[in-house]
Amino acid sequence: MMPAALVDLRSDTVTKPSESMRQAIYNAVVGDDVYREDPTINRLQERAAEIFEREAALFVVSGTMGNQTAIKVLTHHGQEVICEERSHIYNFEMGMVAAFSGAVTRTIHAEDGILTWDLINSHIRRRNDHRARTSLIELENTSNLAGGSVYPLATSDDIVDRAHAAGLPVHLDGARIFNASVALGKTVAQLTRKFDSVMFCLSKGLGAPVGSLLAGSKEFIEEARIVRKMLGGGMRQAGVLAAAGLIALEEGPKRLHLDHANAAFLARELAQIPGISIDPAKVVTNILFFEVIGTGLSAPEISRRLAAEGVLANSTDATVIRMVTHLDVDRAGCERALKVLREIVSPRKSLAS
Ligand code: TLP
Repeated sequence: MMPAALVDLRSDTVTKPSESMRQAIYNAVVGDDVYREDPTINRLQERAAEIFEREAALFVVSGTMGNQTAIKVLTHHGQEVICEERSHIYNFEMGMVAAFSGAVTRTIHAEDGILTWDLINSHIRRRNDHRARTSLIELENTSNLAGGSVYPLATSDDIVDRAHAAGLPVHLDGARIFNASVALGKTVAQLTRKFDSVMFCLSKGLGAPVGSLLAGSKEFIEEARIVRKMLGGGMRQAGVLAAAGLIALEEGPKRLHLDHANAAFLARELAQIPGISIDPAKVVTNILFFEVIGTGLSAPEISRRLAAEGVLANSTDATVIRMVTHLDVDRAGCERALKVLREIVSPRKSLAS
């Protein structure tokens, strides 16, 4: 019997390049990008700047490189960056805010990961003889660890306006800003126009194999180019990557609504499984987290048993599992994941084990 295809719900980073991307990679016209001579990279950067209605954009290796480059440009050693407690820059970027920028992260807990100006304001440290001064605010939209939640536009606009009034820049980790755009029915330019710098990823839901971009003013991007080089991110004939990135940028956003529908479907069905808890109303993009405490099995154990049946989903702690939908998982794949999970957590099965 043919083994069933793998259903990989670990992340939207796992997608494989499409046939058209592979063709574009093959045909890409390239040059040395450190000399700014790669026409395909130049085209990708210009197109990104156009879509985000910014003066300029810069291709970077990864979302992490994009975020950390922006943070380096916008802070000095000994200063403070305010972000939400579950933010990627704080939890998943190898301590680089400290290691590279020499800055301290001040984290704030916000319901669903969505900060407000009131939450931020009381944490701002102004110039002072004792404390590290706040120099940057960072928001994440969609918020990964808070379950793909989306900033209402009025909330993020308000934060940036008031931060600017207080003399503070705001960086957006928009790794999944196109998911937010689809969820809100607003363009990425509308969602991001007030931010000083925006990072977004081609290699998540948009489906490119590699790459992210930073967008901002000409001046910001020129500084970012220098920092990218410090990080070893000055690439040479990387137009092969940009060629796939251009397809991701043009075509990727058009199908994200399917990923959102699949995540909503998974959430509704998961909520019906005894022992599992999730609020389907909170699943508005392509990421969902569910609690498994009531099943009597630990999350790592469930994750291991799922993997043995060809369904991949990571546990994020002892009782929680994350699933992320993307272009390489269709509705049938979601149904298979649910079927396998139901079998694993059914009382008969867990008693027998
Ligand atoms: N997120 C990855 C893991 O690192 C957790 C994932 O599987 O979701 N910002 C956000 C909001 C992200 O979710 C990620 C990646 C990044 C930045 C970093 O992007 P990369 O992996 O390209 O450095």
